[in-house]
Amino acid sequence: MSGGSGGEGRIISRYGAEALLELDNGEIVRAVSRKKLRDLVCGDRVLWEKSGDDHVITRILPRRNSLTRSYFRGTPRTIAANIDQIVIISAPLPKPDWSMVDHLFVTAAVMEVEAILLHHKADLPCPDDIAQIYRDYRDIGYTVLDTSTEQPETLAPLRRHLRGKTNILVGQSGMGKSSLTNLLIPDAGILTRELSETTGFGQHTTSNARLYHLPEGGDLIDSPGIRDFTPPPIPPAEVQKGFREIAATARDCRFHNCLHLREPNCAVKKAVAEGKILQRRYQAYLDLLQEMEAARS
Ligand SMILES: Nc1nc2c(ncn2[C@@H]2O[C@H](COP(=O)(O)OP(=O)(O)OP(=O)(O)O)[C@@H](O)[C@H]2O)c(=O)[nH]1
Ligand SMILES: [Mg+2]
Ligand SMILES: [Zn+2]
Repeated sequence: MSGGSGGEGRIISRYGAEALLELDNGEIVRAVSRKKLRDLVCGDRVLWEKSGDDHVITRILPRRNSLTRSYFRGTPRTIAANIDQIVIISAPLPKPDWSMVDHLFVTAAVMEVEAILLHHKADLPCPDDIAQIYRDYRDIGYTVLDTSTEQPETLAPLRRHLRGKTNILVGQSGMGKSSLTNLLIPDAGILTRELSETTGFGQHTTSNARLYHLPEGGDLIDSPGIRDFTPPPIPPAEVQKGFREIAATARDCRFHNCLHLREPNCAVKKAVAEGKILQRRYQAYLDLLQEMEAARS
C-alpha cells in the first residue's frame, strides 16, 4: 500500500532528522521526520505521507515499550522501541561490566520482555572468575548461551532463541554485536570494530541502532556500544523484580513490603548470610535501590 500518498511503516534506523523507513510492502526508503518527532527511534511504527518525492514521517504510533538509558545523569536516551527480547552480550574481552548486565536484566523485567545473556567469544580462554559468574547467572535461572563467530555451530541455539521475536543486541563496545549480526543476517555487511585499537574507540564502532530481518523470522537490532546503563526510574518496591532470586525468596519475608534492608525476619538477608543468594547480587540490588531513591528525591 506504498504507492499512494501515505501509510504505515516501521523505522529501521534513524540518523538525525532522517530515517530509514520500511513501508508495509517491504520497500526501504529514506524519509525525513517532522521536527517535533525528536524521539523517533529504531523499531517505531509510524505514519508517513508523500510530499513531492519525499517520504515524510508525520506521527509515531503508540509504543508497546521502549528501551531507554540515561546517557548522562538526567538525559534519558531511547535506543529502540517495540522489542520482545533483550540479548545482553558479554565476553571475556573487553573486561565485562557485570553491573551493566544486572541493570539490563532489571530493565527487561520492568519492561516485561525476555532477556538472555550471551557468553560471546567463547573461542577465547575464559578466566575462572568470569566462568564462575556465567555459572552464577545460570544457577539463578537466567539463560546463558555460549557463542562465537569463530565457531558457527554455536549460533544454532541462539537462532532458536531469536526466532519470531524482535530482539535487540545490547552491551559494551567491542563485545561483538555487529560481528554476530553479520553472521545472523546474511546480507547485513556491517563493518566491525577492530579490537586491537587500544584507544577504545574503534574505527567501525556502531553509531546508530539498526533493525534487520532474521531469515528464520523475527528481527535483530544491532545497537551502539554503551559504557554504562541505568534502568529507567523504578519504584523502590519494584527494584527486586529485576533480581529473580531475590524476588523468589522475598515471598518468605515477614513483611510483604520488605525491602530487605533492616526489616526483621527477612528471608532475603537470611539467604545472603547462608550463601544462597550471592553477596554480589544482593549488593547490586542495594546499590540500585539507593540509586532509584536518590533519583526520586
Ligand atoms: N575471538 C573472537 N573475536 C570476536 C568474536 N566476535 C567478535 N569478535 C571481535 O571483536 C571485535 C569487536 O567486534 P564488533 O562486532 O565490532 O563489536 P561491537 O559490539 O559491534 O562494537 P561497537 O559497535 O563498538 O559497540 C572485532 O575485532 C571482532 O573481530 C568472537 O566470537 N570471537
Ligand atoms: Mg557494532
Ligand atoms: Zn526481606
